Formats: sequence, C-alpha cells, structure tokens
Amino acid sequence: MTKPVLYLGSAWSSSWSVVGWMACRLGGLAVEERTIFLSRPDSPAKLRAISPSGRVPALHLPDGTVLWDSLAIAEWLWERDPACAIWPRDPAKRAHARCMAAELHGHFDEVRNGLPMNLIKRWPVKDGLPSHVKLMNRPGVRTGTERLEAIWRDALARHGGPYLTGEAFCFADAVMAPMCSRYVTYGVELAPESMAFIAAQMESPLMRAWRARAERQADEIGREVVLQYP
Ligand SMILES: N[C@@H](CCC(=O)N[C@@H](CS)C(=O)NCC(=O)O)C(=O)O
Repeated sequence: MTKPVLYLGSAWSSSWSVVGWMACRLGGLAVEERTIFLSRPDSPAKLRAISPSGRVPALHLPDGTVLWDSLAIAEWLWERDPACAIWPRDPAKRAHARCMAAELHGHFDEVRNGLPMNLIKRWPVKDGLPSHVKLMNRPGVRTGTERLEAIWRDALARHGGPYLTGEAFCFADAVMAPMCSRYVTYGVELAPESMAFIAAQMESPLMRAWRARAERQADEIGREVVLQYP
C-alpha cells in the first residue's frame, strides 16, 4: 500500500462515510477510496475484514495503522497538520467546533434512525398529507431537531455563518451536513434561519461533491434500488 486507503459505504445512505471523507479532504490527505455497499448479503463480512467495529469509514495507513471512526480520523489528521482545515485556528472557535462535533458524534440517534439519510430520495405526500409528519412524531425526533436548531442559532449568532464557525467549513460542519440532508429528504419545514443554514450546508463545495457521487452511484446501481434503502 503506497497511499492511505479510505473505506466508505454507500454514498447515498452512509452518513458517517460522508464525515470521514470530508475529514480527509479538510485534512489535505490524498487517499485511495474503496466503497463497500452496505446491506448486501456479504457486506457484514467485508466490513469486518477492514474495520474492527465492522463499520465505515475506516482509514488504513501504509504503516498498518487502522483508524475506524470518523472523529478519530479527524483528530489524527489535525495532529498530523494543525494548520489544516479540520479545526479553526482560533482557540475559542476550535473549542466550540469540538463541542458541536462531539455532541453530534455521540448523540442524535433518534433523529438518525427516525429520518434515515438518503441523498436521492424525496419523501412523498400521502393521502394529501406530507408523510414526514409521522416521522417527526417518532420518539426523540422533534426534541433532537429542536436541539439541532438551537446549536445552529447559537453558532450563527456567535460566528456570523454561513457555516458553524463562520466563513470556513470545518469538521463540525462535516458532521452536521449529513444531519441537515435529512430535512431535505423528508421535506421538513423548519424555521427560516434553519432552512437557510441547511441550504448552505447542502451547497458547500464538499457536500456538492459528495452529492454528485451519490447521484453517480444511483445511476450505476439503479434508482429504484437506491430509493428503497434505507
Ligand atoms: N462512530 C462511527 C459510526 C460509524 C457507522 O455507524 N457507520 C455505519 C455506516 S453510516 C456502518 O458502517 N454501519 C454498518 C452496517 O450498516 O452494517 C464513526 O463515527 O465513524
């Protein structure tokens, strides 16, 4: 192995893969990317072969080191080059960015499970009602969403936007972007400031590049398959 290898899951649905991939871009690390499609009969065995947790992203370094968690990948990249774009240069902004990334990394399972990421799907209106109403009423989805909106409000008030710590997109945004995509997928209407923040996250250069990858995979695999999973 001459280059580090970054193992990723399905682009349209693997939210943590987005995070690990963005971390490598922000950290300026050139990697060979390999995709393991999730939810195929042989996926669990393939995942266990490249990651002790059986999860992606996983970064394999040429010296044999394996980093199998997105936050660990980000911190390793920042230690390697503290001038990189993973965290803001300003210590107060960096502390805030780390808090937001850690909170997102450790919590919000209800929102993740209640509104699964799918960058291709757009949720239908059924019986004249947008069916996200039911999804938003799943336990913990509304309170999780309220907490997210509070994080966005606070960050925008403190640093002026458009991203969480101001002008520069950092690792906290990388963790946030897949979260934001869920409200687009399910057509959930939030406060106007939240909708503007979500739009900025969806249109960042890194998110646009990842969304293009999801579109390419959907064309290759078949949109009908991609729309069904998750
Ligand atoms: N805490 C981990 C979470 C990784 C994770 O849950 N990855 C999912 C894909 S988004 C996975 O590999 N799931 C295995 C499966 O679907 O079988 C990280 O930050 O990297």
